[in-house]
Amino acid sequence: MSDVDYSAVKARALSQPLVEHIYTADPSAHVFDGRIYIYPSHDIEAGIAFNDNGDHFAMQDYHVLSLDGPGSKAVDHGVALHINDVPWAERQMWAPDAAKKGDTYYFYFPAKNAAGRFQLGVATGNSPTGPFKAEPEAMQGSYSIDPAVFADDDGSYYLYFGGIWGGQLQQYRDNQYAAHYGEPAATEPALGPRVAKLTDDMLQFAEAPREIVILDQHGKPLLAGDTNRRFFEASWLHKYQGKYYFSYSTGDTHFICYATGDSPYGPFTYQGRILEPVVGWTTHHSICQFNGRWYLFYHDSVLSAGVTHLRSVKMTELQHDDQGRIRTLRPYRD
Ligand code: FUB
Repeated sequence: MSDVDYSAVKARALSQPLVEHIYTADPSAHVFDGRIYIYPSHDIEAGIAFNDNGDHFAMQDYHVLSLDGPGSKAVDHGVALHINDVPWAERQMWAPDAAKKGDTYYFYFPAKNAAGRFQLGVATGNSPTGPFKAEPEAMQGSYSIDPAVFADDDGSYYLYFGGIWGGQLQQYRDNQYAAHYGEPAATEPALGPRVAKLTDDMLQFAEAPREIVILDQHGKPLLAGDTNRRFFEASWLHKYQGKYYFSYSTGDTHFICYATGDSPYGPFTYQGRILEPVVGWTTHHSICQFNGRWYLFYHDSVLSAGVTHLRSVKMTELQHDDQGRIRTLRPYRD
């Protein structure tokens, strides 16, 4: 039995859940036509015991949230996609994202297939809130979890993805799966997230996914044993004053960190932390500009009194200083 006083933690929290009638997590936020849309996971209690594979994250559908702006009430637009309507997907609808191209909205999501392997799917619709119609097959050559789309200024779209442990990234090298692959030794370079440009129709990779390298301040790849800084999951890419900011979760050390570079493919150089640990095991975020200000979307498990797979999406302002460094946020005041 926990002796944490969650009402006191709630009182100290930097921000409150955007919705409380359902549990939501992994918020991917975008501004489409002047309104904020959030594409989260929809957490449920499936009665599966906690394990390092994340089997207790047994989500079955997605809802889209939207709001007029910071401080306004978030609207839940209901079920946008259900696993029963995705022919290739069997279980575990994890962190999604979305993009707009022309008049079409593209919704990207991971799920496990019949063989128990994560792949990425696409579904399309003519409204930012869905419903979305899934493609019958997963994206060719896709694997692992946490797709995040970045639209560059030149009209190119890039899909970032990957996550270790339950996200299965450690079982891939050069885009090939092998059951015997695992995490590198602590003194070897850490596994990197993957990125691929999307085809013009947004439904497939236009190229073989590339592994992103995150460097330390000396230009050396971060090592697998550097668990306070190495990539674990939750890729996100934003562009600020012409630089590419790649941000991510360190997983078992529970930080949201960022690294910067000059190309959407990296390499990126580690810069620091965006968010200190939240209540709950996972941490996952997105970053989005609205009316000239920047916002961090994140989640925690305060509303569920610490149940790690019952999370709530939150939003707070993010500051870049005059050097372009992101000020670290602490989710709870002392
Ligand atoms: O929501 C399920 C998984 O938990 C996500 O895919 C990860 O990023 C972590 O937040």
